[in-house]
Amino acid sequence: MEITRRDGLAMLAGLAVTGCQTANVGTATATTSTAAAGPLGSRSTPSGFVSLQSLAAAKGMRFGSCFAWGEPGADRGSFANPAYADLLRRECGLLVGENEMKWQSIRPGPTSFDFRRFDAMMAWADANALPVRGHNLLWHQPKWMPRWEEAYDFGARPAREAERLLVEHVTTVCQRYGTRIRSYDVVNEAVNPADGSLYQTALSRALGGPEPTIDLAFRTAKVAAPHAQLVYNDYMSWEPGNANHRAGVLKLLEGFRTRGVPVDALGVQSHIVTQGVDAQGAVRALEGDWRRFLDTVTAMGFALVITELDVRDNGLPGDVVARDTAVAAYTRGYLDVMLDYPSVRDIVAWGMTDRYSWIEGFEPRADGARRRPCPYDDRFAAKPMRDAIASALSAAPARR
Ligand code: 9MR
Repeated sequence: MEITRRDGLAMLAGLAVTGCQTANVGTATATTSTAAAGPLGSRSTPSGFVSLQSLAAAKGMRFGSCFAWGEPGADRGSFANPAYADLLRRECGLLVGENEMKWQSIRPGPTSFDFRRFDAMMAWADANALPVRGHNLLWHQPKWMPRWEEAYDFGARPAREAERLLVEHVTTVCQRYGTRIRSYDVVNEAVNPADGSLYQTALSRALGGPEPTIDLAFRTAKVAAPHAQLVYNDYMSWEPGNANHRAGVLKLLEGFRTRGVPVDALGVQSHIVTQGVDAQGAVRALEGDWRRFLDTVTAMGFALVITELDVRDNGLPGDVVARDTAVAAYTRGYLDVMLDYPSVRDIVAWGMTDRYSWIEGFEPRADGARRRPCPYDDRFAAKPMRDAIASALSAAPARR
């Protein structure tokens, strides 16, 4: 992987330790990090600070995060929030729109597109020389498609109309962003984790089934964005209870190869879940089956992308230090396994700070304590998880 000028400068800046200031951003033990106490929105970083992106770039990888739309002044994980924007610029070399490329965001109706939010995010990313991954061109579940799509009248020739709609959607998005987007989650979460079957949507029913629909999304993306890495993205993970999900994903991937569908990589979302305080024990217990899964995927010629890393702190005490320590150890164990696969070049966190993480709303802790799923806490101070990512990157073999 090419190390960009931006990475090179960041690395030099990171390595130029002047010794007059303690590097506390990115140091887990810091209680008063500059990120927390400093002027939010400032671009300054303490000397000695080496960003996650710089550590990744040194190994031929990239580190990044999702970011979101937000009105100026809104307290969100947005580029318009100076504190969050500062964190993205400081740590990341890759961004992903959390929601703003989804059909629900850009397709208010069957004949209209609304790119205002995503365009603004792209403009900010461009202005900061930050590449963006596309997420996603088709979230293949009825509950994540726009309401109008599930109620749509596909007319007398439903297959033809469904095809037209999907091709128009994928082509319009890909052509709009051209070579500015070089990796797409073309299809997201098509596999039902309960039994490994493929979901149906109104679109796929009209088009003749989930496989032809998913295949068409990839084939269209290949034509509309021939330069881009095309990814199937899903949340099958290594924790217990994921066997059917993994089997369903393998079946889908095998089908891609049999049918000659242009899919380059599996997006391993990596919404991982701690299994109690003994992280090393959990890693030992989970690693074997997980490696068998990854080995099967990579043997079929798919690359791997870590697309949505965060940690659900389950089975852990409320105590923040104990929890953060266990989350960090689990993250490190997981990343060590993942980074052992040379095709993993991109690691994307699903948010940089606990403050804006989706997990709090999705599954709050039973004890009422706030979730701590991200590398920085809700006051923008680095957590042990941030150091775990840094040390995993430092220990990873360099990519060629
Ligand atoms: O984090 C996202 C949250 O803000 C949205 O409400 C939700 C529905 O659009 O999607 C979340 O992101 C999901 C991602 O798009 C796909 N993988 C699972 C993520 C977490 O639910």
